[in-house]
Amino acid sequence: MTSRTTRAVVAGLSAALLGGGTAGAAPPRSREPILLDTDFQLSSPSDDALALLLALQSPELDVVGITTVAGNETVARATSDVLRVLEIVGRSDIPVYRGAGRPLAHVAGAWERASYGRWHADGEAPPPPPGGFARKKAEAGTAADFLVRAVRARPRELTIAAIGPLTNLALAMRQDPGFAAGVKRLVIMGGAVAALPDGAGNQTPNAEFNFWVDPEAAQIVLRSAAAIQLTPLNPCRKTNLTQSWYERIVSVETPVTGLVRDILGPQFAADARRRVSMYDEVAIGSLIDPTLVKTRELYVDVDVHHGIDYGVSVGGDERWPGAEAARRMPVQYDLDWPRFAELLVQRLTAPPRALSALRLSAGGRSPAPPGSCPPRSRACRGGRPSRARSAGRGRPDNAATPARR
Ligand SMILES: [Ca+2]
Repeated sequence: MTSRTTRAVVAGLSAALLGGGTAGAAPPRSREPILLDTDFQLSSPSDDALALLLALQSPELDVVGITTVAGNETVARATSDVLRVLEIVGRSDIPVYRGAGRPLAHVAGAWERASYGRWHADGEAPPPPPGGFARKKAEAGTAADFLVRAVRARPRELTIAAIGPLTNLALAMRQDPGFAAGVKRLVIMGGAVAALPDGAGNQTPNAEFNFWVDPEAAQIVLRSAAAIQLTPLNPCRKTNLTQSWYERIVSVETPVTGLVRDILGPQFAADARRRVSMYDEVAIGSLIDPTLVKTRELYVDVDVHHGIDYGVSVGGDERWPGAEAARRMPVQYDLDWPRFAELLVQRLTAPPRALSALRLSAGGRSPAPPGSCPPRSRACRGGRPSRARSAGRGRPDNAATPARR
């Protein structure tokens, strides 16, 4: 595809997203348009990457925009890594907007730096993703501006899947008081609810990573008028991806399974008995098939006091003193893991949806070939990054380092 054609496709899709598309540009009604807000990274923990692939490979969902935020890594790395993944799977038509590089108020102290290794927002220029940086850059403008614009253009039509710290969402809500009510639904991977089974935290004893990184943002979002569905740590603790599930996925060769091999292969190579936990994938899975999870309606709020419970989410059947502004929402507490794993295998091994998706959205124009690589890239073989390049990078999931999502 020529750069001119690429620009035409992107322009068409952006117009469709913002409500100005021409005939044939709108996605089919049966596919739910979603925006993904993510602290993306390709090295472990890579649940954002697997969640994105699951969404892209699912006919129920239509990923119409991605916003990045600092969390697992810097926002610069989140942005460059997600752009590269989109390039590998032939979905560079999806616009990516760079978001907040730091939380609203949470400043790193000695404990944050010591427990995390370094503060998530600190960092130098991001390392090149496997195969090198994507040719396409992030769109101009901020994530919050884009979110506000997109929701105003399609009120109560867009679902947002927020799978990182909630800084971008809080900024959008501050910017536009009508933003929260304009979102069709907002699924959030975040928090841990002690009133439900498996409700311990993973950053402090009771705080989950995404909420702990930006507690003030989490409180703003949870207290908003948005129709929230919460995926806390509780159901995620039912996940248990063993090597046999992994082998089923990578037994099929596509750019998507190649990425899965790059992400999970080194972990199983290091320990064949490893059991990989999943987090952001559960939030996406619950959008694809709500019957995979059990939910319970609770009032949920987040502690923003700088004490022992900073960033802790608390859920209860009724409001309680200090949580008068809490809102009631469906909270997931259990997951049908075998059925979820089957869904994951089925979707990730399906033929990549890039071609059909682009034909639907862009009037039949030819997309960039899936798995395209920068010219003369030694790290890129056969349409996907080499295993050697990424093997051993990052920290393994479920390792001794604190869990973060
Ligand atoms: Ca995440």
